Amino acid sequence: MKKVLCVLLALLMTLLCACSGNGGGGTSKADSGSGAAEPTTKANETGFPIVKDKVDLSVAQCIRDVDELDYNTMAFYVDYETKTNVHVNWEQYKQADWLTKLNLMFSSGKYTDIIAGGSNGGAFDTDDYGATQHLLLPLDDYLEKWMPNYYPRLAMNNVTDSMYAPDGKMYYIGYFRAEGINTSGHYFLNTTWLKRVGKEMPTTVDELTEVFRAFKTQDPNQNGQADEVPFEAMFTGTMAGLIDIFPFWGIPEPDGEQFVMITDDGKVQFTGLQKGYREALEWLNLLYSEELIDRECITQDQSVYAAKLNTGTVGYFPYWRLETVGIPEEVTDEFECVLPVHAEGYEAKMSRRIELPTFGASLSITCSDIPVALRWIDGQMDGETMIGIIPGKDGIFKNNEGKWEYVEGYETPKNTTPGVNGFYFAPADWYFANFQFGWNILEKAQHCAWYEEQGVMEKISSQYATNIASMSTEDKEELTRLQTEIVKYMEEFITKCMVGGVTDSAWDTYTATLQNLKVDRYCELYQKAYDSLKK
Ligand SMILES: [Ca+2]
Repeated sequence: MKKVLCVLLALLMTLLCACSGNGGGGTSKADSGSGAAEPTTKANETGFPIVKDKVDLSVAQCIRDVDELDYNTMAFYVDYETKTNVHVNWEQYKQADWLTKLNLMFSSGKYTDIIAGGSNGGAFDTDDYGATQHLLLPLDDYLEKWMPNYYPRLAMNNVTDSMYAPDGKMYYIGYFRAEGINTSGHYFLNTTWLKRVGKEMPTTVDELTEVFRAFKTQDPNQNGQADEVPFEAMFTGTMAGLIDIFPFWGIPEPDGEQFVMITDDGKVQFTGLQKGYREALEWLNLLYSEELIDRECITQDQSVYAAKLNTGTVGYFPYWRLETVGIPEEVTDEFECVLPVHAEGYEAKMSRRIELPTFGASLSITCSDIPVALRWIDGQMDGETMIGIIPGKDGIFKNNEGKWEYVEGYETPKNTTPGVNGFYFAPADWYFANFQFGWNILEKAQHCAWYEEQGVMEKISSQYATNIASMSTEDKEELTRLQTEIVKYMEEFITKCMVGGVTDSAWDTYTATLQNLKVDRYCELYQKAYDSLKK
């Protein structure tokens, strides 16, 4: 598989734009750029130091529970103070205490200038503290002038789709390390076995079934035992789940068991009522009956699933990627990433996953000097400083292609750098142009680029409705109530069909039950959320 790397990498670079979402709201929002008054500041407009005479900033900083860091003596920030002339009074909190401490701070009425999270640990409800309580500063009017490193990256890969609060303003600076991903699961087929049983690469469900039957009966692992498991899976999750078979019928079942999809013309629909869903369930029953699928797939967890992949008895499985997920090389060498097959009369369509920024930092409404605070953050986001912040500045070098790369085997000295707690914002277009990814990341990215190029990805990700759009508290509560019942019923029904098959009367009961569980209302709530993005 590695031999195709170069070709696919070139392809990847041209497809990265296409990998990001096609639907959704775009980047322009109401009220931005309305030209707020120029803030009073001591900041120089460009260059270092940021200020002529030393000033103080206060920063509430979340760090991961596993990290032992002291920001007051950390080499990175000691150096950065010299460079910027900005002294920071740190209030550093472990992730476990973060939300409590933040609540205390907000209720005390005395706020630090900056609230910084890094990675995923520091996220809090910026919609509420910003748009509702007005304790965070809307940043829209200041970013272009005072964050020259960060601001241009906001125009890449639709990253701002998820960054606006319900009032159309932006209350935080993102944290983001994209990896060029557009879907969770890929399909891996044992092509060594395929050759041994004398079959061509399957493109339809029927051909795949015949391959499974051959795997089951022709001892392709050549140990004289009928120990082959043609299809290995878990129950849920598109990374390695049974749910990965629905795309064969053009039904892009998403992560997280929401059972909704968005059609190419922007309609939220329930996946379980799509044409082809019943046929997919019948196929699962066929696999189960002939033991072409591991019957334990209904209950086994990821560790059991992964352990089975290691045994050299598996013919086909869905997974995040093939390399560096713990599968031994002698096993992975037998496999290739393959396209989803399609059922007769259908086109394969997979669920699109969007990479989204998370919370990086906010400025409080009482921030003492907005330009100084923003420049202080932005100064940590130029390519060299930002990429160097994970391993430390001595842990990176510029390679022959002019990209930053990690020094292999480099061990970061203690308390020299904030690591993943630092500021980082790297959309795919920026990241792939400036950083040399390791093989594991590149493998996944090239599978994604290939699927995109082959047209097997859905157009509009359901995440626009389920993750990106904001919802009122009332709608959110109603949706959660409906979802709990629907998901429970769907899991039971899929299992029942897989084990016992699908009769006409069972199918009628199913569609009637879904109406009772208000799937229409459920989709309507997501539709409302999705439509709000277009306003
Ligand atoms: Ca065997």
